[in-house]
Amino acid sequence: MFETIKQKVADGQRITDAEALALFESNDLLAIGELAAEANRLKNDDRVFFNVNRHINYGNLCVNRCKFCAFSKEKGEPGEYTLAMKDVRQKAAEAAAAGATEIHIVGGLHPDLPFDFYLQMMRTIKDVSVDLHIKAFTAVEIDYFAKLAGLTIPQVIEELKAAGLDSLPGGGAEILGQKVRDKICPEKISGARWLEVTEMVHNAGLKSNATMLFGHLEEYQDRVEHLHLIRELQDRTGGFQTFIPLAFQPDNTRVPGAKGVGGVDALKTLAISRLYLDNFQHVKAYWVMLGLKIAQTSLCFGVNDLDGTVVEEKIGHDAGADSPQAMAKNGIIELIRKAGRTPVERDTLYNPLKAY
Ligand code: V47
Ligand code: SF4
Repeated sequence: MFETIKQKVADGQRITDAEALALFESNDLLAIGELAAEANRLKNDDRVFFNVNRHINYGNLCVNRCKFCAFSKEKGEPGEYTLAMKDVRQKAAEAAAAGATEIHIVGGLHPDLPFDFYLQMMRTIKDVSVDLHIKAFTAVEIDYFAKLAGLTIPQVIEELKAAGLDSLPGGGAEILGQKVRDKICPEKISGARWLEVTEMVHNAGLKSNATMLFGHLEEYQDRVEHLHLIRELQDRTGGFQTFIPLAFQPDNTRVPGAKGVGGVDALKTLAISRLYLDNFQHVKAYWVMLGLKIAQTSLCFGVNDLDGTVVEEKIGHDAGADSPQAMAKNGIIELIRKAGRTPVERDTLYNPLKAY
């Protein structure tokens, strides 16, 4: 099998679902990693991207109660909060002053805020600096806003774009197969709807990312199906920028029996994502969920992107992530250099800004 896949990588041919499954079932981590590293080298050479960004978690109230989520709260529950617009403004101003090029907005499906709040949040950030790229909302929120405001999906996207939205992060995909979704996030939009809304986002000219939440109760077959659906949509739209396998953090969650992700599974999953998704330029190791050491090691397993400085993170840390809350730019550069790669600061759309 490894010889066939090696030849496919060299010839720029696709691996099949059966081959991806066989790779997941293999224990030869180094052989998988070597193939993925070669596939990545052909695409990205030794460059590893990162960006200077800041997350703004505008609120944690959510009408969904995904079982894997330790971030969301119900009204009146201790720890629930919603930021005032002045707080959003201040965080954006701090980010701009620190040299950030991106604001990544994270929040739940708030029970009462009107659609106008989200438009106002876009305008507030652009008012601080038009140069801050706003990466915000997922297909899940876009679908929610459409219902909230009585608009179509294209109308919601156009209004958000006009207010300042520049691209979408990759969340909400989880595992797209419905059988797993019914167990881990029964209230969330279906996998089919996530794909449908994402396609409309791409057709409206916005780029987005794709994630896969792994290491809870899904099987390898579910991961392969997920990758299949993502690759298929990318063939149609070309609108995905990067693929981000998110390692599940189990603390304070309600997934029965889930234990979290070991280093071998994390590296294997990142490597197989690189090999299977031949139509993705970038595979990101989100260090918040992986930890810095596995994120750095993954640079030898097909990964070419380490996300950013982040500054303020809640989804992973509420669920027990033991990574730092933030990384200094120099810290990221150091991680990449010590892996023998060339650090390249990028903007959200992967335009290189500076090589170090
Ligand atoms: O969709 C929730 C995940 C996602 C947990 O696009 C959890 O650049 C692990 O999508 N353990 C949101 N993961 C975060 C996200 C993201 C993060 C960084 C960069 C980008 C990007 C996107 O967080 C959710 C869900 O899959 N999540 N709970 C948990 N306990
Ligand atoms: Fe809400 Fe998102 Fe958490 Fe699900 S993952 S409960 S949609 S905040």
